[in-house]
Amino acid sequence: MAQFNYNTKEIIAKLVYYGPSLGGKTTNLQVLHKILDPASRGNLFSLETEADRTLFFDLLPINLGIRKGLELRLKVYTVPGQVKYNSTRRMVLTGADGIVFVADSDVNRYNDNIESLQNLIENLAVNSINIHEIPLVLQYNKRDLPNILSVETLGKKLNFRNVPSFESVAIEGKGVLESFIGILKGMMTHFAEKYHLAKGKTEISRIVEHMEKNLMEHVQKGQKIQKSAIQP
Ligand SMILES: Nc1nc2c(ncn2[C@@H]2O[C@H](COP(=O)(O)OP(=O)(O)OP(=O)(O)O)[C@@H](O)[C@H]2O)c(=O)[nH]1
Ligand SMILES: [Mg+2]
Repeated sequence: MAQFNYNTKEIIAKLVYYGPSLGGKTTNLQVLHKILDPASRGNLFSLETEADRTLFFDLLPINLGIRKGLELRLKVYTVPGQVKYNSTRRMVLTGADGIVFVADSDVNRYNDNIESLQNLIENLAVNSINIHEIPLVLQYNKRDLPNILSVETLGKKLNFRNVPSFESVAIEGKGVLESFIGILKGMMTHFAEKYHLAKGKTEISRIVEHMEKNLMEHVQKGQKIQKSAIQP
């Protein structure tokens, strides 16, 4: 569960990327790490098998100014998608404040997506987190593959809460930032209500807009740094 430090005006929160193995969760964190200005994020910690599959989890710390005197310190995790690592997935979900469910659009992964969502629901319940309440977005990844499930089919099976959903090609960096902004909006709205950071819906929207603006500034700074690094 998120903590709000009233003295330092910091919200400390946890976001988890969940989904079937090889769906693209680690790739999402790699992209975020790459595009964000180093001042807004820490190092990406990953523990992988020899075949580059997550063995334990990945962790990327991201700090975002929300408005003057209010910071969000986010720890972004991925779970290992392989079925055999369920106890690790449960552990990573402890205290989660938001979920990005990364589905694999490949037609052959239809059942794996459904099983992974069932598994998420069970593991949240074990952690006393209500799947109907936690901020959640869906990401339909690997839209570049030749044989993919339609967004409608994926939505019908996976989007039982009618939450925001995003198409992505994470290896090309497409849709990654959009999904991240989507879950941040959901989480910040939740925190603003929970910690009484704003009066009414209009002020909450203003906080969320401000946060998005700050994030985009970090992305632009990250681009400038990358450009200057590749120039001779
Ligand atoms: N074609 C395609 N491949 C992708 C895409 N996103 C990720 N991949 C590839 O899919 C493979 C698995 O990606 P990962 O990010 O490691 O998947 P994961 O969900 O972290 O997998 P686990 O750690 O086993 O749970 C890698 O070879 C990626 O390069 C995509 O959008 N399209
Ligand atoms: Mg992984």
